[in-house]
Amino acid sequence: MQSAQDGNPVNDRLVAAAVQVLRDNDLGEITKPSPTLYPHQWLWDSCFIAIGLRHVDPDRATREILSLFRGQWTNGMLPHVIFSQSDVYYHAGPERWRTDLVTATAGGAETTGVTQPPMVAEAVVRVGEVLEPRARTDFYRAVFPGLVRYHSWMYRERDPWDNGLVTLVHPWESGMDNTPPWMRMTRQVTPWRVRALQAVNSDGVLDLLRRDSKEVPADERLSGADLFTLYRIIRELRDARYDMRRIMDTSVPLVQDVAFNAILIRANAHLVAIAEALDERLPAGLKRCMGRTPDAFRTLLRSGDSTFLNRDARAGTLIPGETVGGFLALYAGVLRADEAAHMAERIIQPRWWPRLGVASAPTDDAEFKPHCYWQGPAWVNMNWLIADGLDRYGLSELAGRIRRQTVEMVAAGGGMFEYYSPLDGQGVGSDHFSWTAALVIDLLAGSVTAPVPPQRPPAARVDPAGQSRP
Ligand code: 2M8
Repeated sequence: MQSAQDGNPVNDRLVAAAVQVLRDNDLGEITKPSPTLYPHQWLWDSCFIAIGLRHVDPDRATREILSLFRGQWTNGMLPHVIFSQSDVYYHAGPERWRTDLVTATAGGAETTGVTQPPMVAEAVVRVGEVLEPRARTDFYRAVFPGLVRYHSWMYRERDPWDNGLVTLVHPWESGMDNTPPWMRMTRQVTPWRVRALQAVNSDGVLDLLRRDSKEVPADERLSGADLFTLYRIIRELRDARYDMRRIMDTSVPLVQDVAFNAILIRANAHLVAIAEALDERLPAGLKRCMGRTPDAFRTLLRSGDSTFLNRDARAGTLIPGETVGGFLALYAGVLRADEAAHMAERIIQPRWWPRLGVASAPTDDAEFKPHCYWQGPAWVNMNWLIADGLDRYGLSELAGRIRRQTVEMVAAGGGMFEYYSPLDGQGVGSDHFSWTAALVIDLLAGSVTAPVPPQRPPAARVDPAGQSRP
């Protein structure tokens, strides 16, 4: 690996530590998110990892992305996990998903049956920025067909109402597994056996049946009851053969997730840019679908303020409970300038930024837990996305503040942790976490990208129909 050091001894030590984490978690063509808790390849983790790796080893960064396509399903889906070490235990391993009964994958890899936020096009463009023009074209050419198939799958399979928003079928698809609104949705389908144990205060016994909570303290993971509910949803998805038409007839919660769709909007713009760079055409049907997502996204806006929420796609109603995901409207570039400024004011309120920001759930949410991964802690990837979005609106002072604070948080936390308590900065979750390391490298390298202006002026006001069924 090359050096990404900048001459400042404190930063140089941080970069050296970050590079070491990526080296230690390197399995050859892929990087696992952390040494033992996450021993395989995760979709959006590899994207953030590649964004950092590009500064130290561009060729390895391209391979991190290319390796994702060996898990691509025949229908185009990029799966959320590619099981990469057959002999290593993971609590939701291939036997839970049995996707081999449903599909083959491009490279014969075993995978889960759901996806994750579509950060791939972003990672492709960021890695492309550091490549020589010819290598960039070759890289773009190698990923373009797979990207088109992935984006087409999202609309064909996961937009059953054909309104431009992608619907998720498992909290793991959101990447923000246990944010309060997602937990509200999943608890609607808690299995009766688990409810029975809860009724007599005995659900603690479920912890004896799990291993993930042995890796990090139990209060940094989901409760046993919640985890078994997620397993139940996997079982329903498996029985429905991961086919959206059948899934709609099950009790699986269906959610139009705000962060996922924000990332999709940006990813679509990147896909257009990649096609233009290659002088290729995108399928007309895909372009039509992509064109509708920005307006559809604004139907996730709660009337009366600048808060974007997830929608219960079956009920057609917004799900109460704010998350950091709502701020990714900045990253998507779908706001008016006044809305963006208002959002920036909200980010620095103490409920989102108690001592450190940006909390994944506000401190006044009844479910807020400063140490439990998406129920409160600050995450480096979210801060990275929000800072990028603020830059799009010229809100660079706050963007810079978020970036500096994020690097300081990691430096003070004493390791590359998975996430950090927004109350006191304590590093929590897994140590030696790859995307924290990779994005610290990227933040310290400074942006090689000029801020991207917002896509186009959005509609002047919110369509009140946004509250109704799509
Ligand atoms: C967490 O999710 C996995 C399931 O996918 C888990 O809790 O076991 C999330 O933070 C997710 O966003 C992340 O991609 C994954 C691996 O880092 O861990």
